Amino acid sequence: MPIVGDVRRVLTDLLQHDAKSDNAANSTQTQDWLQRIARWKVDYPLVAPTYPGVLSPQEVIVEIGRQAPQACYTTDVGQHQMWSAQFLKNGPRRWISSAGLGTMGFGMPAAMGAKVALPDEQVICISGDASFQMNLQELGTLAQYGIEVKTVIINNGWQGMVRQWQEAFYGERYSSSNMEPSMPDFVMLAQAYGIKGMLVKTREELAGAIAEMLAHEGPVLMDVQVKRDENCYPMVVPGKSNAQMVGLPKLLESEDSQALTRCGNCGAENQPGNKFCPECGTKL
Ligand SMILES: Cc1ncc(C[n+]2csc(CCOP(=O)(O)OP(=O)(O)O)c2C)c(N)n1
Ligand SMILES: [Mg+2]
Repeated sequence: MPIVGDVRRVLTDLLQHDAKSDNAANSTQTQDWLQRIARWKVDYPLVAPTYPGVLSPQEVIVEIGRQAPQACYTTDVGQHQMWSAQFLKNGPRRWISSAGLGTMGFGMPAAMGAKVALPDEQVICISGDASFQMNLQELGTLAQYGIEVKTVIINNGWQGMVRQWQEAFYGERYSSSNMEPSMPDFVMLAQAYGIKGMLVKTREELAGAIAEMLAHEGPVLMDVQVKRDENCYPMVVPGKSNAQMVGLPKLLESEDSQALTRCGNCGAENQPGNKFCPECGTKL
């Protein structure tokens, strides 16, 4: 049943209605769900991988988040966006991303707006080497108005999200996703606009460079070169539902894994507790 109306009024009315009804959310009703989430966090901990001789994208994001936990973050679109969502722990109202709308080029202009609105706070844009190039002319706006946005390019030399799909679902036939042959020198690009540019390639220089970037009075563009072929999980296979995401370690031997059931209609695997099959919608 559609509800058409001003979202603010509709949601307020819904909440008031919910508070009066027997189904009103209460701690006993959410207890099971919260416990389940807590267990998932134990079963599938987020760990930033490290590799010899090369930075992982995840460890770069972890280090930025460690040094600037209160910052307001924006992102562009792709793997760096998902890793930022996973590894930054920066709290509510500090996260601006186009999310599933997937707007490459969104990150730096969004950061500019955030910085103008929050002039006393640190604003950091985490971007990708391809996304950044969609709106790089905005460096001119940063320079012209002296807007102190810090932009970090997680530079894997690919449209990483596209490369991952071409690897996984198109038999490694890479098409138009390799950015390396035409990669600009981002430091020189920043300098061309009169902005501080920085290049980071090693673990040894990472923490110091981030501290220098955060301390700099003025906009900074930092190019961090990372492992080229890191994949980002979980991911949803084309045509499948979110409940069938891949890339998580196998469910541990637990009540959950033993209780996996198959949908009588389409045969899809289902988690215990599902009321409807995520694949075909059949009531279970
Ligand atoms: C304007 C626009 N064009 C195309 C896409 C499709 N798309 C999603 S992610 C991506 C690649 C992003 O590459 P990069 O910014 O380097 O991020 P990475 O995945 O490497 O972290 C593309 C082309 C999009 N989301 N937005
Ligand atoms: Mg990239």
